[in-house]
Amino acid sequence: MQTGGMVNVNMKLSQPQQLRSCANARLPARPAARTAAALRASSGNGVASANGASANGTGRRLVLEDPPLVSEEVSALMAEQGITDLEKSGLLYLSNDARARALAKKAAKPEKIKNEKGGHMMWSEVGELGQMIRKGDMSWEDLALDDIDIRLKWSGLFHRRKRAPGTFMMRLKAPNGELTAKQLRFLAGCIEPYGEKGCADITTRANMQLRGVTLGEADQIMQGLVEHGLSSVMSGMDNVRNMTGSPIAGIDPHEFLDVRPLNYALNDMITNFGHGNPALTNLPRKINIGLSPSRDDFPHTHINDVGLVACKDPATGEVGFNVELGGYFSIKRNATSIPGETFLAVDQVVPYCKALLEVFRDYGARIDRQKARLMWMVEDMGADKFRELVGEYMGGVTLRKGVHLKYDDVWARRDVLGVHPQKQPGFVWVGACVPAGRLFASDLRDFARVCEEYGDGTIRLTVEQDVIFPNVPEASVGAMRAEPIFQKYEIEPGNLTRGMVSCTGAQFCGVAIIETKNRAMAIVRKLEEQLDIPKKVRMHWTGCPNSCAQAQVADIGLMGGPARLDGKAVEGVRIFLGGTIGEGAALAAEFEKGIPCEESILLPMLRELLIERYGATPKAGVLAGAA
Ligand code: SRM
Ligand code: SF4
Repeated sequence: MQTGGMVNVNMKLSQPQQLRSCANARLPARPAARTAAALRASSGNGVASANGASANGTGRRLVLEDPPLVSEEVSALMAEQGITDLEKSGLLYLSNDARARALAKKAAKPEKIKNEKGGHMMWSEVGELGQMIRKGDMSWEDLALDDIDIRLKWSGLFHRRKRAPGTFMMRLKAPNGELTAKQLRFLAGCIEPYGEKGCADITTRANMQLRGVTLGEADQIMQGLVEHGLSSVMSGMDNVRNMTGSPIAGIDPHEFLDVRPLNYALNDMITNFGHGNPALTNLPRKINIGLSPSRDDFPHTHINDVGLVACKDPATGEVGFNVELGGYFSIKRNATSIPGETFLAVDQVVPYCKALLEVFRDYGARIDRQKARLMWMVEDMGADKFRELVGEYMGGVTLRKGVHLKYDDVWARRDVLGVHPQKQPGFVWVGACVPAGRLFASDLRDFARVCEEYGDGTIRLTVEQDVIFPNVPEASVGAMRAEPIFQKYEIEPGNLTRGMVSCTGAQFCGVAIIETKNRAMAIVRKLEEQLDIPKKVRMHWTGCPNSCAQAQVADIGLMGGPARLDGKAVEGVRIFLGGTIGEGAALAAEFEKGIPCEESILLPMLRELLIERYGATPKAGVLAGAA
């Protein structure tokens, strides 16, 4: 039975050959599954795809491979659970083994939610919802709970139910953290109408998140994103996160290669050119991929599920990538990556990552979500078997074993803030510090103007939540430094400010244990007022053990946790010390826990740590013991 060129797989599961004809299908437009009230209101409304083919940036789309035929076992499990529409469920592209695990009684709750209706369904529904809300036919409160709080994350829309009900954080995809002036102005225009509620955050994956977004406009913003060569699809839940690389890619005198083309190609493959890729959107869990093109390891490959580390094969001189696998943080486990025992030629990177994601999709755990990150699978299977399996998924490629590197010198990770010569003679990059990554519309516009006036009309975001202006002629640096925006976002900030990173925290994040960004800025300012700090100290503030601000990679990491003061429960932190980054990176170890955030307690403690371990000295006129 064909509907609008699509196969309706309802009740047709015993005829698996029918499924084949979905192979290259666009997802069909279908009515949203919402509350009864919303369904009544929706009658007569067409579905507008937010990222529709009619008006998007490139118009390019992937041709998807055939989904596997449904096995008898899966067919029976689906029937048992009343799942009749394979395309609507998230099961379509999974292997039968993965389908069976997702359908198992003990499967994790998010698997059940995806089985019932995959997050990919929201890619088109968000357009319909926007139209209905604009017409006054429904409100966000009419949406089914799983749609608004879970499935909309497949469109990059994170409902802030606890902190700002009815508004969303919209997480973009900015491969390699690169944005153009035109994109910055578009983003400024997106958040401006939301007044004080509208801001943008640079994330720890060198990405941008918009705040204040409502469902009445989300589809139009998504459409605009695609028209501007950006997107928000597949940025949350069980999808690949923003592709990270190097903020100085293409201009760095010390890089092995420019990873930007690879990061763009990977993002296009993963997200189907920003339109959404149904074949890679039901992974067992999130997955982070980072490409490091120099010995600095700017994207922290050791804490990415997949780290591709550029190097020269000592035997042949060929530049390629050693693969590292399994790094991740979570409430239960913090793991640094293990050698993937694989070396990739540059042209193998995209096919390798595609195959790896398919292997993860088909073999990853779907029962215990705490064991669903890539590391568990690689550990179970072993790196050699994993390499062979990914090679099979690549169409029978025998992948080379990783190369063993031994550098004679020690390479310290460079600080990219300040003014630095590029590999292009006569040009510099200028790095400016954005404390805690928080920006407003006027800042985005200032960045747009400044990068056009002095640079090449682009900026780069860093995983430290800062901003780089590439390709500035040396002769323009003086005038650029005098721009007022650099009083707010300093080019030569203090040694604590320049190393400060902060997650979202309790202002917007529903799982936060503590407020982070404002507290981090206030405490760092006071510490810099009180102390001379002779070198950069990286202090990361993260609001809970999910560790989005990567507390364990910091010199001093602060993680929200329980504490008591005068017998009462108060906001507190665990303190981690001694994380190192770059070559041979190691995670910080826990030093203290249960420390109240109360400034009279935390501030002196941090001051002592800076004095004892980082050579800080009290400033003239500040009493040694002053709080
Ligand atoms: Fe994260 C969940 C924010 C990077 C580990 N993270 C969340 C949520 C979505 C929770 C929620 O629903 O509110 C946070 C949204 C808050 C908000 O309103 O902004 C959130 N994570 C962030 C960001 C924005 C922190 C920041 O201020 O920069 C980062 C967005 C990156 C991006 O552009 O995609 C962010 N999160 C990270 C990182 C760092 C990284 O990727 O290098 C980690 C640790 C590394 C890792 O994932 O292995 C991280 N976030 C988590 C986890 C724990 C994952 C796990 O396996 O258990 C969660 C919870 C979850 O996924 O269930 C989480
Ligand atoms: Fe929210 Fe915790 Fe992540 Fe901070 S670390 S953004 S509080 S989930």
